[in-house]
Amino acid sequence: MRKSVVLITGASGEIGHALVENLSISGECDIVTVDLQDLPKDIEAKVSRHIKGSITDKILLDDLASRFEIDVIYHLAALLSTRAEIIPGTAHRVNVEGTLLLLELAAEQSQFRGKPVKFIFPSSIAAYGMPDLATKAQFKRVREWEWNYPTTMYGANKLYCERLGIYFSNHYKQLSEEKPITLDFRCLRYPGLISAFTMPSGGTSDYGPEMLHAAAKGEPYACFVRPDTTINFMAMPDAVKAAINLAHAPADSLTQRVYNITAFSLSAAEFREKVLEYFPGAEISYKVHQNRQGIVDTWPMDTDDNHARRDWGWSPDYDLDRCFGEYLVPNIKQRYQ
Ligand code: AKB
Repeated sequence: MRKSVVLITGASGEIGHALVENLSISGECDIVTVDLQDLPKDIEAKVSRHIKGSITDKILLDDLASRFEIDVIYHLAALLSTRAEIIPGTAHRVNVEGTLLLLELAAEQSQFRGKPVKFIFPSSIAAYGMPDLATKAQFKRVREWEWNYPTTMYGANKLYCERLGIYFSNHYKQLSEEKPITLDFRCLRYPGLISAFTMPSGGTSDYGPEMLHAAAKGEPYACFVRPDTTINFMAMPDAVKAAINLAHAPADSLTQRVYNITAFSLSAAEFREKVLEYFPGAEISYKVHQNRQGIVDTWPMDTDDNHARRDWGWSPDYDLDRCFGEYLVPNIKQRYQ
């Protein structure tokens, strides 16, 4: 008998780390993880098995499929927006081809078991592409189907993988006589995420968390975007809660496969003010990196998450004040004490 498990790819990354913590507390499932890196020490004991390797390795994935029955896949492994611009070919191989291999694995397991494998996929505000600042200012809260014109490799990868997930769920083997049991793809479009426990790397929304962590460490920080730059953000516990809640939502309550979720939207200047409220001595200046600025300028100010609220009861626990006052600042202070 193969063991029934939840599979998490990219488990050593920011979301993965917090997701393993959270799922292991509920104890509802055995967790198997895959990552290029070892698991961080503090979560090692919380998983049944960690496999160190790449999601682009088909032999590794086949071996995994032969050992485990996978109920849910949280596919978090990805190269983020800044890193993907530096090595776009690799980004495509990991973000798209790796996702395709996992979707194929989930499709096969769904058919073999006669039960849909749930495939939880984090997409991003990077799937949007506002053509200029005037349009960004005019359309402040974008809906899922609007402005889907990403200008980055990462954003294009995410948007395409959303379509692939929908294909595998709704249209896979559409020419065959019998409709197969297909996987159940569910996707969240996240804003910039902020964790008190891990530092982001390779993203372009990283200026927010970097500002805060630098202030807590007593280090100066030069923010790489203009003060007026506005996008939405979310505390990591809300990001994890959303992924788990979407995975648990009854299939018949879902009217779409891709959902925006948001918590609060603010400018880099407002982010800086908030950090200064708690770390009054922090040295935060601006040194704009024109190319990274160009990327953030294409991301919307905020996203409309009404469908997630209506279909599966999404609501963030942390608005801006609670996020800083109750989650980020107390935990970060303790971390760097
Ligand atoms: C990035 O900056 O690439 C990510 C994202 C917005 O998806 N944090």
